[in-house]
Amino acid sequence: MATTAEKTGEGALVDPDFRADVLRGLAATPRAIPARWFYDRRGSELFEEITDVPEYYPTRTEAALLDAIGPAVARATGKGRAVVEFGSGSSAKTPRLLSAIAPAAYVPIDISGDFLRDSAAELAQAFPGLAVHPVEANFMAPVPLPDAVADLPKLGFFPGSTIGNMTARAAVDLLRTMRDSLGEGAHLLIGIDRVKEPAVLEAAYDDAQGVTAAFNLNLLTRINRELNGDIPVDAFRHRAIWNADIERIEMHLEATRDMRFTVEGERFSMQAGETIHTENSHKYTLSGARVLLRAGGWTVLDTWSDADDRFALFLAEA
Ligand code: AVI
Repeated sequence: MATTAEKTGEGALVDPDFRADVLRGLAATPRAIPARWFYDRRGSELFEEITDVPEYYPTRTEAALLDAIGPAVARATGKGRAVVEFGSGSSAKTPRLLSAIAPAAYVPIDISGDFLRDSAAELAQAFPGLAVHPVEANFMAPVPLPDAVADLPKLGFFPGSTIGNMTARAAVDLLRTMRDSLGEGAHLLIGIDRVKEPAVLEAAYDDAQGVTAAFNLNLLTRINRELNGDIPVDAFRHRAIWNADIERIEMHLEATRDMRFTVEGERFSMQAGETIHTENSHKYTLSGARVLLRAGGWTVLDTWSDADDRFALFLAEA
């Protein structure tokens, strides 16, 4: 019997964690649902589309930086290492790093086995001679690495400013966990989005084509489909707000009229203007990022940023 999912009458799978987070989050004050639930199949496709919209600068800025700094990372971390990527997903940025530093092994870690196997197979084909050891795991907890890389020096890779989707406290815990997973003497290459003018940030999270809006609203569609809900999706609008005090972009879903709906048989009501908080994307100054890394047990060896001071990559040592 499956322990992480229950069968519903229609044979669809209900993830009990999703159910619990949504029911708790809709009843809470203020209402909030964790951002991890954005990523069903459609949500993952929409996120890929976001990375291509003109206003969303992080992906292309980081990619260009990676191309530029690859040789410096190779020099700093030495030969014969194993690159360990946390939350590899579709591994879009990995080929850039692998070409630059030619590691002995690559260990992608991801919670989604399907994604992981597909992208691992693609990379193994693109880099003949590279030993690829995929690990299906939640990297928020310590991950035992495959025996095959036990004796190799490790370079952790955590691109995309995913760390920004956590509170600073959770980010510190994760950095410590990564240090435990990688072991003594490891290096970490991490991408972190920088604090900048609010207009640039708000446009990046509310693009003119409405792709980010569709990504946010898809959460409601997912709830309706997977949790037997009747939320009037059309009566919500996407909001992206810069919270200057906490230095983060907040995404919300705002009710445009008073409404009632049910999810999993539970009744909810919202008034016009009320929101469901769906994501935080924390931004860091260079010094703030160094403090964060230090608190997580990492010493920064090198920092690189683009000419417009938008995005930074940090190479740190355990
Ligand atoms: C995955 N994560 C780093 C993205 C971000 O920028 O916080 C998620 C995202 N949300 C809206 N646009 C992109």
